[in-house]
Amino acid sequence: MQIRWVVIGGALALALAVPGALPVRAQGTRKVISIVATSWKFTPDLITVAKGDTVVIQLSNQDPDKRNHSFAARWLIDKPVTVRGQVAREGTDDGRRFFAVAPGDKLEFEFVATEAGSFPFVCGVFDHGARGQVGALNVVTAAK
Ligand SMILES: [Cu+2]
Repeated sequence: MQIRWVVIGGALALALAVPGALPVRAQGTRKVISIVATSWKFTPDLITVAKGDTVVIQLSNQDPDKRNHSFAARWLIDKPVTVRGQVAREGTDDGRRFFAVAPGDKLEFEFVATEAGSFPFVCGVFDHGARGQVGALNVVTAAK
């Protein structure tokens, strides 16, 4: 009996001392991705996450030319999304749901990557997309 408690105590102490020793949840991890918006690009413009991940996209407008920018995507329309921070405007335009951020501001939005695939996004402000302010979120199936 006493040995059993020592073993349990030892395992507990290990789990508390080494965060990596704690069991990892199977349904994906939380990925925080910072994207900087300038005229006219997203940095980075290619993002890769795993299916099942909770994705937090932090969009920071660091445009020295002081233009508004946004993150706009068709695939966001029906997705449950939590939005936080300095949101200049949000809504739906041209078939895309968008979150706009003013110069010097930062917003973030969170969602779960429920499907694998490549999901394009664009800056929905004026002609920014046509000027090359586009990107893609790649959701990969985790290796078994
Ligand atoms: Cu833009």
